[in-house]
Amino acid sequence: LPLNERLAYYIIEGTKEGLIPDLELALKEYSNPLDIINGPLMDGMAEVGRLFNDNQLIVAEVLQSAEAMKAAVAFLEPLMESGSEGSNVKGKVILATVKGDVHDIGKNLVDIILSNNGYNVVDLGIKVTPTELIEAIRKNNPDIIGLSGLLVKSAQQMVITAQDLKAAEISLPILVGGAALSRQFTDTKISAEYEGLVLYAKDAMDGLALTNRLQK
Ligand code: B1M
Repeated sequence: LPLNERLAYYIIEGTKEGLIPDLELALKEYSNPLDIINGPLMDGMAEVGRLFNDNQLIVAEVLQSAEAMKAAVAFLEPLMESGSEGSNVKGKVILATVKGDVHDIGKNLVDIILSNNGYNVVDLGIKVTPTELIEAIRKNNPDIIGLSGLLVKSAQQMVITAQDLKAAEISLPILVGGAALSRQFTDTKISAEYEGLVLYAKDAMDGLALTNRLQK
């Protein structure tokens, strides 16, 4: 198989055997490690999603795929370019996958990209309830709140989270992302329940661009 297809294959098969040597090869072809993630590795993940949807994969197999993806990201992370702004901290972002949702690969990617570009990121992890989020905001005093969620019910959970933040008199900008969300849902459903800005990011790089714009 050509290199790109092999890289996607590791994710689809959920195997790490041969993954690192092939990532090393890929680093010679791609100028930026992030392009390897956004390209062949994400292609593999999209195929995993499709196969899972068609009942051709079970959860245990998807978990193996997630492990392979995490191993690839962990290998590439130290090689990613950090922002040109040097070591000045540009702002603090609190990150969480919303209540009821365990998907964290996208969130972790956002963490890596923001951290590598001068942001201080406080990652609260997965299944974060609005109460836990509000407590952490009070404790950490961030500039921006980042919420991730991949399930359809997580999009609804973001609406609830926005309502709870508003009730707690928090109006910091919120950045939202994840497969089940859209810009339209963000603008019509989440924003409507919140005092502050709510911005939809289609991927982690978009998340960085929006965060940079907010912190200007
Ligand atoms: Co799950 N899962 N899963 N799963 N899983 C999906 C999301 C699903 C679409 C698969 C499918 O059916 N086709 C489906 C959701 C259906 C729905 O609600 N419409 C689904 C399901 C049903 C489930 C379970 C319910 C399965 C079950 O138990 N029967 C269960 C849910 C458990 C729970 O959350 N309570 C479940 C479990 C799992 C695993 C644990 C096995 C594993 C997750 C492991 C982990 O994350 N640690 C898993 C996986 C791997 C997936 C798929 C295959 C891949 C997700 C992924 O990691 N993608 C997924 C199908 C798919 O998306 N194709 C699927 C790679 C990642 C980099 O992309 O997270 O989208 P993503 O992040 C992107 C953007 O969305 C964006 O940036 C990233 C790219 O740069 N982004 C942000 C994300 N968050 C952001 C935040 C930002 C900015 C951008 O700012 C704050």
